[in-house]
Amino acid sequence: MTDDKQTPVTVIGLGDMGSALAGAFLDAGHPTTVWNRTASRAEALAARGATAATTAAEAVAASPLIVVCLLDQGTVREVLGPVAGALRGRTLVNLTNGTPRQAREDAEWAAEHGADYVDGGIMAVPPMIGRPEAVVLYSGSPAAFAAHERTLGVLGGATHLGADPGLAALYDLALLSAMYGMFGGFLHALALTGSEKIPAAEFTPLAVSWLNAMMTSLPAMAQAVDSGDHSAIGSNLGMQATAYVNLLDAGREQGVATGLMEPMQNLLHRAVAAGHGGDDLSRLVELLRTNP
Ligand code: FVH
Repeated sequence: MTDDKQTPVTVIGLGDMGSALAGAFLDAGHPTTVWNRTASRAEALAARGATAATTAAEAVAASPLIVVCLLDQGTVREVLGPVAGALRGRTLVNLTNGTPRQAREDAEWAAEHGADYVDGGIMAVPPMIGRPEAVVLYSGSPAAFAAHERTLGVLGGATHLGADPGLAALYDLALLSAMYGMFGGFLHALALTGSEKIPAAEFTPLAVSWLNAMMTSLPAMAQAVDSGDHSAIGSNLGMQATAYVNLLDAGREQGVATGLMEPMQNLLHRAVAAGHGGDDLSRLVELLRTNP
């Protein structure tokens, strides 16, 4: 079926995210069928006009476009395995978090059952769904994506990364890695300042402006990684490895666990020991790629 504002959509999985996805399809006027293991989670959506299927098979049969958002990939197979035959001729869009390998295996599995497969990574939290700030990354069948691009666009900005179904998961997990690195550092910072009874709300504006300033160095760092030229401009690894010791010592002195921060120290010291003390932080990517 070509794309159309009224393309019927089935959403399987009505957790926090699946419910938000189904709500966005309903708000955009799509006939929406929903199914969830715990049936009561469909009630609010049914009150808004969704059709609550009583079985996963019924849900799959209801629409040409099947959007799945379950806890993990094991759950996806558990739910879809028994109804695989019903997927033939339909497009399966899997927005469940998973690895590139899992996405590629799911695409093969879907093809074996005659379904087009598009994998997706949701770069948003549930309240953002349907709003312009939500981004959903897709990869897999270009034809299936093109056919349903406008429908999928109601969830948020839709970006197709390529025909390789593993790409969306790769980008998704890379972006989450960057996010958790930032959150981990911030939580450590709050524990450190909190050890001196400094209110988190008092410290946080400084953290926000510092992190925003540091964010501006990412494109240059990316360029260094791509070019292999890691020449430092003012903040070499030798200096950073020395200063980093204070960061860990202060944690221990203030009674703050240093476990979140120690891996970076190990990397810094490995880089210096390997003779890269004069280089920029970007050099560490090479060490990460050759994890001993
Ligand atoms: N919520 C978020 O902020 C993030 C944003 C980015 C994308 N993630 C991923 O989205 C997937 C679903 O996440 P969620 O937030 O909807 O998760 P829950 O609210 O915990 O809902 C889980 C759903 O999975 C169903 N489920 C779990 N186990 C089974 C099973 N064995 N058989 C059938 N269904 C199962 C669960 O059903 P129920 O417990 O209500 O019966 C929910 O529908 C996830 O990959 C995130 O990483 C969300």
